Amino acid sequence: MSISVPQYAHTLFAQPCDFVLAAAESEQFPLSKMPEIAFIGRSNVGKSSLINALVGRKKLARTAHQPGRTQQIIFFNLGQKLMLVDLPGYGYAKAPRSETARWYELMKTYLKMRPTLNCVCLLIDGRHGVKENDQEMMTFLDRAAASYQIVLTKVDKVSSSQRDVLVADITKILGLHPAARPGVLMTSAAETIGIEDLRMCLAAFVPA
Ligand SMILES: Nc1nc2c(ncn2[C@@H]2O[C@H](COP(=O)(O)OP(=O)(O)OP(=O)(O)O)[C@@H](O)[C@H]2O)c(=O)[nH]1
Ligand SMILES: [Mg+2]
Repeated sequence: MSISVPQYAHTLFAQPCDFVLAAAESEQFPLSKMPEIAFIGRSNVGKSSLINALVGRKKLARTAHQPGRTQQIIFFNLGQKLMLVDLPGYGYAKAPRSETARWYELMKTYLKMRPTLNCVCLLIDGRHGVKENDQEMMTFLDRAAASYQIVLTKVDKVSSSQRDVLVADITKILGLHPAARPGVLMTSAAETIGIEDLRMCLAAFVPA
C-alpha cells in the first residue's frame, strides 16, 4: 500500500534526530552517504529554531537571544535518512572580524565541496525581507551551483498584506538567480506555521 506525500513527510520527520558533531574545520565534516539539507541565513534569522520545529524537538539545535551563537557547522542525523545541517549565521555586526572571516571560509568550503548536499534552505526573516548580504549569499550559491529554497521565518510577526508584498518582491529577485528553486515557503517555528509544507519539500530528497 502506498502512503501519501504528507504522510511520508510526517513519518520521516517523526524519526529520532541525533546530534552528530560540530565542525570547526572542514576536516571534521562527517563522512556520510545520506542526502543532506543545510540551513543558512543571517544571524538570528531562526535557523536553529526551524530545525527544532521540523524534528519536533525543543532543544536539539541550540537557539539564543543573542545573535551569532551557532559558530560551527552542526550536523544532525534524522533517522539515518537525512542529514540536517545548521550553518553559522552571517551578518552579525558585533562579531570580531577575524572570526567572521573564518566562519565565512568554513561555510563556503562546506557549500562548495559537500557532495551529498541536496538543497540549501536560505532563510529570510519575514520582518526584514531580503538584505544585501542575503543577495550576496544567493549569488554565491548560484556560482557554487548549490540549489536553494527561500524560506521566510517568523511570519507570526508579519501581517498577511506584508507577507504578500514580501513574496512578490522575493519572486522578482528569484528570477535573477539561476540556482534558486521557484517559490517561497512561509514559516513560523514559534507558531508552527508552514512546518508541514517545509517537511514535504525536504522529504522529496529522501528516497522512499
Ligand atoms: N517570533 C518568532 N521568533 C522566533 C521564531 N524563530 C526563532 N525565533 C527567535 O529568534 C531568535 C533567534 O533564533 P535562533 O533559532 O537561535 O536563530 P539562528 O538563526 O539559529 O541564530 P544564530 O545561530 O545566532 O545565527 C530566538 O530568540 C528565537 O526565539 C519564530 O518563528 N517566531
Ligand atoms: Mg543558530
